[in-house]
Amino acid sequence: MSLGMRTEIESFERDVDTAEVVAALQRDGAVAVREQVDPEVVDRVLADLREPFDQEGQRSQDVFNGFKTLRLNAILARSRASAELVGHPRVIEVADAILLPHCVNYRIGSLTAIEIHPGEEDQTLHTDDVIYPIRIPGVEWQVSAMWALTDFTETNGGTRVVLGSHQRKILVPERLMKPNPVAAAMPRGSVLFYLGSTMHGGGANQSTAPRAGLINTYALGWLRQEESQYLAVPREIAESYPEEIRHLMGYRSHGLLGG
Ligand SMILES: O=C(O)CCC(=O)C(=O)O
Ligand SMILES: [Fe+2]
Repeated sequence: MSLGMRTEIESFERDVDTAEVVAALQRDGAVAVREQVDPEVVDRVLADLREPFDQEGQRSQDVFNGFKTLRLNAILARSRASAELVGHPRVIEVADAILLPHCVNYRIGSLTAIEIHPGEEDQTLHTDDVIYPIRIPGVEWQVSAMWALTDFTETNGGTRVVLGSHQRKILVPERLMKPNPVAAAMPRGSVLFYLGSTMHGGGANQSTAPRAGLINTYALGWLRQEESQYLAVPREIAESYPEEIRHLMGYRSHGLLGG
């Protein structure tokens, strides 16, 4: 079987059945749903994040995150509108299908807004599940939903994905692979799903405008959260969200664990 079988990320229209989205995600390791929310929703999220992006977005700059890229965490503390993306029914249905075979309930792993500015270079390809130092073939620790807050294009930093790279039977060191990533090109309001085991990375921004996205990960409920939502979001703000968002934040036990 050849690994990089498709030359484009499969993308669906907003009213597609989730079963089709999940099938493509499991087959290719990544899939997009175009214009899943109206532009107005992502505009509200981006408006909430504008000031913190400009004031604090440079703090996490480093070799991996880039030096022309702004990043923010603690998203639910900064943007109420973001909850519409974090708890979007499509995302929940996809996460249910990928994660519930391996846990009773799942939680946010991390929420990160990423604005790649012109002149940024390709991010190193990686898998997000490296934070969990073991892999079991057939089990995904987490799934990611990358919301396009601006249009994503092949030249403005649209997330690059190595199709078919998930759940490799033999773990080939990255330096021995010749990964052939494809960039997600999708209008704002679209969502790109990829698995925790899918190799990917942000892209170089060769355009003249920033590319902004909100990348939300969901992880098995018995794993430690990558970004502690208890510490990231003040308790009174957490309490003001609907129950399903609080559950996703981790205000819910997993059987006997975490009560
Ligand atoms: O910005 C992107 O498109 C992807 C970023 C990413 O994969 C990461 O930082 O883990
Ligand atoms: Fe990543």
